[in-house]
Amino acid sequence: MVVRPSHESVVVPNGVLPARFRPRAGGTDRPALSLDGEWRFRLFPEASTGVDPADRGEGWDTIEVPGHWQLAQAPDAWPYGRPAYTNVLFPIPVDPPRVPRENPTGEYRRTVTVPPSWQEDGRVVLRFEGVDSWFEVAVNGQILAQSHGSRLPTEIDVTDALVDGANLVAVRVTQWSAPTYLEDQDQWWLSGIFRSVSMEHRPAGGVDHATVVAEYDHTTGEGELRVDVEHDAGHQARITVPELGINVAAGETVRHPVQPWSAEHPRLYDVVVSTAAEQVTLRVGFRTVSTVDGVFRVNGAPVKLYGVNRHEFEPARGRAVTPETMLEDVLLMKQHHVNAVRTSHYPPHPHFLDLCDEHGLYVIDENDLETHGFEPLGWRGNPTDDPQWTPVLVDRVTRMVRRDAHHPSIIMWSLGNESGEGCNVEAMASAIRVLDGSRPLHYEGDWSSEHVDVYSRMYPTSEEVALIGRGEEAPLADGSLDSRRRTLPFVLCEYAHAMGNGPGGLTDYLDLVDEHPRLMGGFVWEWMDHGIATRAADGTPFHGYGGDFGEELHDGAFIADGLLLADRTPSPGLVELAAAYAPVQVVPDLHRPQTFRLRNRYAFTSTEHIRLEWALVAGGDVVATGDYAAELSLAPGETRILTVSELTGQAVQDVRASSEAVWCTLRAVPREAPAWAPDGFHLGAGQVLVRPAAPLPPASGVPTRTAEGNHHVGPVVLDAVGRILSIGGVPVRLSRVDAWRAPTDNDGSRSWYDAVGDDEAWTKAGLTRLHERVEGLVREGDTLVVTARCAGAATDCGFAVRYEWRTVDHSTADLVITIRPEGQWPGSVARLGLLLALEQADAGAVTVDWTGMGPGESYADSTLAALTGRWQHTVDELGTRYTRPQENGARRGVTRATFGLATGPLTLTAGEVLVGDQQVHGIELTARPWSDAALHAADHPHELVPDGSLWVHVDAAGHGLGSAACGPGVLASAMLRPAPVTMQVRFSAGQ
Ligand code: IPT
Repeated sequence: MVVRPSHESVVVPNGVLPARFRPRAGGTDRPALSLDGEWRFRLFPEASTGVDPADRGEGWDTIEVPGHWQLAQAPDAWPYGRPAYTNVLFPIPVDPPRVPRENPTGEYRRTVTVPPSWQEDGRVVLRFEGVDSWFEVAVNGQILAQSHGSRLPTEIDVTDALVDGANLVAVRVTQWSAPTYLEDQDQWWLSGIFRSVSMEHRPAGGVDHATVVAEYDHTTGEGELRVDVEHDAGHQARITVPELGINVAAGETVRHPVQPWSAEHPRLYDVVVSTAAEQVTLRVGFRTVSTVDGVFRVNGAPVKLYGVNRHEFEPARGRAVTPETMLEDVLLMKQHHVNAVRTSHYPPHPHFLDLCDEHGLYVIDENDLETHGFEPLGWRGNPTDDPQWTPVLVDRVTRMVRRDAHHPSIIMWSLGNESGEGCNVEAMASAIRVLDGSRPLHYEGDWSSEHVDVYSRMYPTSEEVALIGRGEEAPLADGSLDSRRRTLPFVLCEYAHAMGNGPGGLTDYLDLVDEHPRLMGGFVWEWMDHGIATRAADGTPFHGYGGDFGEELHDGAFIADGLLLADRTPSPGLVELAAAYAPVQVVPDLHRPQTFRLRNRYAFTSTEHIRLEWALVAGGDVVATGDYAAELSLAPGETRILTVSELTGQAVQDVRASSEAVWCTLRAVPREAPAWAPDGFHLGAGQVLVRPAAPLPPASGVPTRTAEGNHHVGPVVLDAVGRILSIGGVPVRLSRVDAWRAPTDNDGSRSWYDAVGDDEAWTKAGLTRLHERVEGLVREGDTLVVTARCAGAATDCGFAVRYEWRTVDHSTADLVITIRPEGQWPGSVARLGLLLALEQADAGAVTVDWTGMGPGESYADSTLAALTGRWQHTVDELGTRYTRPQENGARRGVTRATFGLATGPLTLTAGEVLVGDQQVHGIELTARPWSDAALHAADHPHELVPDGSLWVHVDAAGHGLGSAACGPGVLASAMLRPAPVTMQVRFSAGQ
């Protein structure tokens, strides 16, 4: 019985179940041949290629294995079709189990010479770690097997087909097959042999498969080890743990004091499994996963999962990721305080799991199953609820668990993603429980949690998460299911959609996770942008998304929704996440002034390994530093209040005299940095305001008038009606009030929970087409008062604007701008402030030296990572090159900024800023070498061209980021509603 890849498909279980699995971790002492490297290759338009499996492929092209054929020569050429992106929708008609006759099919060929000794005893297997999507294998012209399960291994016994000398291996791979209906994950459609291939000698009496139980009893400090060896009649195999002096028979349980494994302390022991024929070394960690009193625990201690969802991806290689990239991902996660990863939505390359074991990450290992494309069809024909598919789905979880169960990092199995409900959920759950009863099961699609062990949801609001945390969620109709679900821990398998600029609002979730024992944490969607390396017509390299490859159906930039940009640069979202996930949380105490609240978020580590470094920052400059003299000894989960005086002693008294704003910064630094820690690594940092800045001294100069009727206010020249002509001699090409921004992906979507999206509201309110009409200029004493109205066509919303100009001295002018919204507003506004376009030839190279939050970006609901200080960037460096261009680069809390213009420095100093009746600290500053309109119009970063102006936003306030691209929008606390604002800004030229 075979699942055929053609339009004649019939639903039957996989024809060839994997022959054997030997444990992968640590490795065997038996020889293996890697078949990675160059293969002969030819692409055909249909599954029936008409090519004889005995055809050696003379004269064909060559292709690199592992790899996807669509990316074989990318980004220079696309000889074998192109990548295609859809999220939910199938790119083929939904006609299960049939697929179109037009079915790109690759024929692969290579030869391999097997050492003669291999054929003296035992068997020889050909092992494929991953082939997308269906394949047939022949050796020396003899068809031996078909298989599928793109992200799962297959082993084929090829012994009887081997000859002396060169053996011809032929593999036929189809892009589409019946199992395509099970592999509808939100990612690129990419095909081929994309993970390694090897040929291995399996000796008679070898260690074909070992099942490891390595639990840890936290009450006694003992590990419990039992290793069962498959096909080991009479328990001939021995199990030794040299480090512990353990030497027992396979199948025997042994207890011994051990150091447990956790993500915080990933202690591994070598366990050697020996038979007369083979020796296999496993890297084993002792740890126990449990739920006690509705709380998820590892080794008895409540553990929170600070997680991310990770797809496998490299821009030039797709899912054929290299070991170097896997390590890079793991270390980047550790560096950013991520302690958990969900392998969305398939088992990862096995080496990734070895790295998680070694470096310490908790893993939800997810089955290779997603049938999302049936949802738009009301789930009609969904394989998850079709008994004909049961063996195929059960085969998938079986192969996952058999491949991966020895990894201590895996703390939960997931049945799949977005596959609806039905009989096969239970079938898969039962199959896993037979193989491994030691880990809880997860499946978000099982809303009642009937067949799983944790309650899981994606993208709920923080209000709903709070209800669940308190155990007050809306009841299920079925009383017994409801009471069972109330006993389960809760996980956010996806939250905080990181598409483009965002996510905002992380703290809203994490505060709840910290507060409620039932909440076991969550996994941000997702780790990285899947931008494919490609080139524009003129050769300029860029990262493409859906629609860039001629797809007739695609989901655009929804594939660029990660915390890493496509080139693996951490986005501001990841920097913010690192602050939100800080293992030592350092935040201002809400109830006491000048006080920090510290929380030890570790589950197993006290804070003795931490040094607390403090600094006093006045006007952005560090004026005093020191270490907290006392030892900080916080047990896991413990919090502590520390005042600025306790930390800094006399030093804080000395700086109180400053007229500048004074901040106290506190950083928790490891006494010994881990090997992977970058410079400046800390475990948590925060700031409290010691004293606000004194008001700016009053302006007392007099404006002057030129013969042409212009007004001079210090360095600022206004025309006769009051429009700004130049500042410090630099021509001003545009100046007006602004309330718009180039919509982020979040702005562009209507959230799951709101009736109107932000971009929609802004367009309706005319913010995309604002113009300012100056009404008049009057002189009131030494103040020039300019009034104006700023509004867009076709709406009665708008802003009444009042500019009050005062001269400070010949090089300094003072502006107090008041913006009063008028009319009926459909929703939020993006920003409220002043926009200036200053003529500047090389605006991207202009340096900005600022005092305020930094060094990275900050928005109203994304401020944890940015600390007040003095920072310097060029205008180019201020920006983030999102895969799809959009609003970026804001810096909040800016009290002073100096632009190094070609003509000399121009300094902006913020005075009093009022938003509604709230006084806020500093302005929000953005600067870029192009307009917001150009930013919005560009589809890719390389299309943005400096236009000869430096575009500067000086805002009293800005809207938050939220997560509306998938989930909740900007929360009320970070939403900018039209409100009167007043902002004092001082312009100084030449100083
Ligand atoms: C959710 C998917 O599970 C995930 O794969 C990804 O597509 C994400 O959305 C959006 O980027 S499913 C959706 C219905 C929330």
